[in-house]
Amino acid sequence: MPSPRHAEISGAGFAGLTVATALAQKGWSVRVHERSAELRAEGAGIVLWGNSLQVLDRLGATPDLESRAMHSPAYETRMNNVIRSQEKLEGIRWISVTRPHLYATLLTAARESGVEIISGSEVTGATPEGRIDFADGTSAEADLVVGADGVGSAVRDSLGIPLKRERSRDGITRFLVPRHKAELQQLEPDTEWDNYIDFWNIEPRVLRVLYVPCNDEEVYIALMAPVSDAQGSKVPIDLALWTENFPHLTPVLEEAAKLHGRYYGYQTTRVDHWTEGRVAIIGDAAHAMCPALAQGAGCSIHNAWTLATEATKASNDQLPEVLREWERLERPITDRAQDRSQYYADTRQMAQGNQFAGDVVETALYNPTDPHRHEVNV
Ligand code: FAD
Ligand code: 5PR
Repeated sequence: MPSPRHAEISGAGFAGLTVATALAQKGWSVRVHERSAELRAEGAGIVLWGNSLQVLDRLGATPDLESRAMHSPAYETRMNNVIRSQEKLEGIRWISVTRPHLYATLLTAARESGVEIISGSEVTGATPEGRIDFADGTSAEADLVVGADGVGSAVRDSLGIPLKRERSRDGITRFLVPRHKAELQQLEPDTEWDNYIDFWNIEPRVLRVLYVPCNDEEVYIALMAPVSDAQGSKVPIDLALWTENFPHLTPVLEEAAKLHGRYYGYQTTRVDHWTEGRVAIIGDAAHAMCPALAQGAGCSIHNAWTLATEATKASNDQLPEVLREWERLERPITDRAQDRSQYYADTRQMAQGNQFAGDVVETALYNPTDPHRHEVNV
């Protein structure tokens, strides 16, 4: 038996854990380095669409994930609390989950597949030949090195890959809070409080609350305000401001006010290339995007899967060439998702409702596990 090929991965986020699990399941020996001392997901809720769910199916993670997830009856959009649309999204697979739950699910899948995860291990860089360097001065050699170390990627920066960062005018503070469904129902009995509801106010002031139930007990709420609005972007939140603008959400806003929270300005980063010799970068390291289409983690997970699949098919000598071909085929759909998400963030067009149709759902419908996905339909 030849010894298995070896991969070293920087970062145990959603991208790193996915590529690690996929490679291990395909016979590689895999080691993941996570800078943080603890393995856990920060943040609140997350929406996953077909593209990432197909991958999670293949990793065997879906039953665990869906045991604590929400399938909302509709994706609802409101303006000044008047319903603009209730999209059923027929034929599109999507769920909402908490980030800690998605993380725990991926961590279990990685461990069960034999991935070695080292926490408190900081990566400082990598070389195209397949060396990975650590903050403690040591280094290791691998057949494949993956930079899945987020928007501030040390692997990407050590390779000198050029990067462009664009900031949008809005940003968001996210919370995971108890649902208080009965109290919400009392305030507004006609509302379907199991729906995903995007509450927009543009006039007289730009403020928005995204309400995303993640399971029976928890709801993810995201409070959006322009970067220039000091009161709207303040943490902890200014409860009086938010309840005055969204009185029907008072019970969940009161919960959010008890937490500290962190305001994130929307940003898009574009890199010149995703691979360099035996190194590939994936996830936010390669393509951080605005959250409007809820595809940042989705694209991270689907690109992690296709990278593992293509790298496994390649002979060791061909690997750098195969990685370049992977980028050539897989990158365009992610570029388009980035463009569309940035467009929505910049124009606030989601507030009009009925946005999930046509080209916009291309990523949600993409199947990265279909071997024929790049064949041209005639
Ligand atoms: P990260 O999650 O950043 O993970 C990187 C990991 O690498 C971290 O654990 C970090 O500690 C570690 N690391 C960093 N540097 C080093 C180093 N030098 N050495 C070792 N380890 C290191 N996406 C969706 O699909 N749906 C949504 O609904 C959604 N909502 C969002 C809402 C907001 C407000 C934002 C900002 C983003 C949202 N996203 C969403 C995007 C999603 O969160 C990211 O795209 C996704 O988490 C990226 O995963 P990643 O693994 O690439 O990076
Ligand atoms: N969708 C989701 C989301 O978390 C955000 C947005 C859209 C699921 C904000 O974080 O448009 O900002 C958005």
